[in-house]
Amino acid sequence: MFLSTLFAAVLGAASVSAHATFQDLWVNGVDEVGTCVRTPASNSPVTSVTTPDLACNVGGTTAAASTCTVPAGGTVTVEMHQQPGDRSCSTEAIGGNHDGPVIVYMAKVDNAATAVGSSANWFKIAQTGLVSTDYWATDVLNANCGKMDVKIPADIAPGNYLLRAEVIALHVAGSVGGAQFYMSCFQINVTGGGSASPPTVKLPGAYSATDPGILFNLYGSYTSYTIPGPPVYAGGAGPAPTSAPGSTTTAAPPPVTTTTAAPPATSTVAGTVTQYGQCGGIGWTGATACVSGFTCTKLNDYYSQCI
Ligand SMILES: *[C@@H]1O[C@H](CO)[C@@H](O)[C@H](O)[C@H]1NC(C)=O
Ligand SMILES: [Cu+2]
Repeated sequence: MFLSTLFAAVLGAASVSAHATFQDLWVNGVDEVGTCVRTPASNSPVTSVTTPDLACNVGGTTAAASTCTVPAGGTVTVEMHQQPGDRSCSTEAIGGNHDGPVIVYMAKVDNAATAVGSSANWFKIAQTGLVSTDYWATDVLNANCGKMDVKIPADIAPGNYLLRAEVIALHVAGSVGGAQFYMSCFQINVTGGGSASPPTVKLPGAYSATDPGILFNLYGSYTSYTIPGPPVYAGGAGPAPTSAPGSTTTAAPPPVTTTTAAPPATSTVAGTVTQYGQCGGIGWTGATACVSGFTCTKLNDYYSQCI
């Protein structure tokens, strides 16, 4: 009796160690301080790929305080931490062995404040999985104070969207039902843009418990990892193609995640990337100059940040 009461109290406090939630959103380097996140009920993971909670987490049907305005083609930064409101950079964003991919989706909705994630139509705008040997997207989060930059496709239609950021922790994913899904939905209003309407999937629906990226032995021998869900929508990689009169088709620009630009040289020119923000690395297509007082510093081939 005592033990079960204590256990319930611990769960109620939502403070299970090493677990985490996406809590904050930055828009083009401006901190929106969690105003547009639908805060999950706790930092515990969702473990079923068929529950409606897979869309926006337990508690993720309750509206956020507000909806953030985001220009199409802009960069948002999703930010994860272990404990609610604790944005300290000295604590890992998601605890030690919770290795896995970071995946970001969007869904066009009529009203971001009232939209139900499990009924929405989702397209993937970014994903990072196994970056290099034993170095996962979650390690990138941990190296960047929980932050990861994501480019909003430039060509999507303006209006309200849900933006869903997700970590899939794989430390016990070697048996069915072991993978841990940590996601939050943010309410955004996209301005500008074009008329693109990317193909979509349902969540739940897009994942199976036996997908190779969900039923996965983290402690086995592997050199690659297959991120679950649909391919990344490629249209956002650059400005919408313009067609000259008489031209027929224009090739789509390459997706953000497969470009292989070299990391930029260290720069001292004042720019737009704020402290701890990403400013370079293989595949990086965003801004490369740090705000005054910070220097773009290479951490590894895949990550340079302003410190
Ligand atoms: C979204 O932005 C457009 C353009 O600024 C504005 O007209 C509209 O009212 C905004 N909608 C919401 C829900 O914020
Ligand atoms: Cu866990």
